[in-house]
Amino acid sequence: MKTVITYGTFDLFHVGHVNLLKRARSLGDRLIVGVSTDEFNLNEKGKTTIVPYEHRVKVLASCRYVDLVIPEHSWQQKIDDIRKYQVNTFVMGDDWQGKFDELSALCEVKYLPRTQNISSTSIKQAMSVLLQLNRELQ
Ligand code: C2G
Repeated sequence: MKTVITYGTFDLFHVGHVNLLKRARSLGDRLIVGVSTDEFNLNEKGKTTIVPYEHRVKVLASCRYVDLVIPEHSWQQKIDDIRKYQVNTFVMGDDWQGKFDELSALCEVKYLPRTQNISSTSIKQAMSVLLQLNRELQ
């Protein structure tokens, strides 16, 4: 059993997330996804999400490429997770290139190319423009 793990917020689930999860899953027999809790996002990444944690978990659990969803509470938990789940490969998009190289002492570390021209932030920005236009047309 070859286990792959990745972590993220996965707010406003979009095709960039799907592509990452599909490619990560293809590297093994099961894919574990650590979903950032709302507290972790706020306190450690300084970001708030549109979609609350419980809903983001349900969306990911429904994805065909995801076998197990766990909470991401801290930056440090990756080492314990890799050991607990006997992870073979740790995967992140290459916007994180080099940031987790220390994990290569425990497992393979792979950074995959991000999907261009889409992000949760750009979706949020587009939504706010549409909401503003709508208010102005009222
Ligand atoms: N991603 C991607 N292409 C995009 C957008 C995101 O490949 N267009 C990837 C990111 O590189 C990441 C994953 O999808 O590997 C989840 O992205 P985010 O939800 O933005 O995760 P992030 O906020 O970067 O949190 O401990 C790691 C952090 O929790 C990662």
